[in-house]
Amino acid sequence: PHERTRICTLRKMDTRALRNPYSDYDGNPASTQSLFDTQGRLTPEFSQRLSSKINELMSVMENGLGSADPRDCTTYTGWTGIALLYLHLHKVFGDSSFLHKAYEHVSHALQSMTRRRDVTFLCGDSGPLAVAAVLYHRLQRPQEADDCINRLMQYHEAVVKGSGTLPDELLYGRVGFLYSLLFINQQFGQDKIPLDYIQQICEAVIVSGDHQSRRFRVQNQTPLMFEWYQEHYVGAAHGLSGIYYYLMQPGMVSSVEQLHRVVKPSVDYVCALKLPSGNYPPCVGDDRDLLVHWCHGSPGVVYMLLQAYKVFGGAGYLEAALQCGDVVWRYGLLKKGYGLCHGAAGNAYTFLALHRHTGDPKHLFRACMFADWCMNYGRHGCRTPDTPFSLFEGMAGTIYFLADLLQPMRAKFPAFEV
Ligand code: GSH
Repeated sequence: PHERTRICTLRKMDTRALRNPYSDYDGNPASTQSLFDTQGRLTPEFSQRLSSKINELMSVMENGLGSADPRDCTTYTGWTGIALLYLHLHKVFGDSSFLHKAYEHVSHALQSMTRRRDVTFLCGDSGPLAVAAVLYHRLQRPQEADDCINRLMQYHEAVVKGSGTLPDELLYGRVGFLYSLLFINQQFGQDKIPLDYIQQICEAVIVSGDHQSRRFRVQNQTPLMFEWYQEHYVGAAHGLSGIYYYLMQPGMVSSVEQLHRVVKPSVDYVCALKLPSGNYPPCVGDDRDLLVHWCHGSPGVVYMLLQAYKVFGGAGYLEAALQCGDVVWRYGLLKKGYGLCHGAAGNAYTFLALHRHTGDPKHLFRACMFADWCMNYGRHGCRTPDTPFSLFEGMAGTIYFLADLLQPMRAKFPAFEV
């Protein structure tokens, strides 16, 4: 009976993915020669192929954006996401026209903010403000950069104190605001936002998680628990693994003792939710092995596992992360398309993270194969996303990934990885 369930669950994931047509890395350096050298540097031929596909998709995207919602300011589906793509292209290609395009799009976003309804980088007002601050900084307009940061920091107190209704997750909650502060510090290359403001948010997240663990009477299983819309989500976007990824970043939790006493057992609780396939459920108590997305499942949980391995050590975390890679390789070419949140590009970042952590060429090879799939954009009969050109659902995200692959060791999942 156990075997039968296992087969059924594997079939479920199959319903969401197209068969992976590529042969896996065979350990033979000859099979990667046309893609990258022994140092993991892409060959001029493969780089050229990526770059010309980026150009081609950029003009499709720019055309398509003509019919995008003019009032969507968000990073997830709106204009800040497009600005972030241009900022990224500026970093990769160094062409200053990308910076001006980014500025144009974020200015547009600043005109239609959610007016404090949402506070996060991905779905709220801190995204446009943080990206605008960085662009003003790059354009050497320090006064305007500081104005944006001051406006952003007006949300800080509400995020820390929070009403009981403010969640903690990435898309709508506290760590989604936290990301904006980390983004600013990283892009400015200095602690523009002092560390204690950042730690105050982490402390508020821990207080909230401790409270919820007691409220749901799971404190014997996990010191922290988080809820979003009456569910205990597990994935990177709405769930536990996304929150713990941030709590494990250097300096976030001020005491090492607290990190070991509170965060580590909470991470271990997520590890124990692993399904027989190596994937993770969307919610605690929902064992459907169906979703292999960055937002739900192994392609998002992998970042928590790799960070846990880095911080706590323990081969178990690394093994589980490698298993995420195998799940994504097998089930990651999604019928939903080529996007970041629930598509092939977002899934491919799993391999880039594994490659960066292990140096094993197998993962870079897999990322290149997923890029090949993405370069055949639109030829697999996949679904067209609701916002076809946006950063998180659509083509902008695919372009972001292809550009990141040009410098694989520097690649980071946008609006999430730090
Ligand atoms: N609106 C999205 C698009 O057009 O790309 C599709 C919605 C979607 O895929 N949502 C993700 C999901 O996991 C979460 S962000 N949905 C549930 C499912 O696929 O069963």
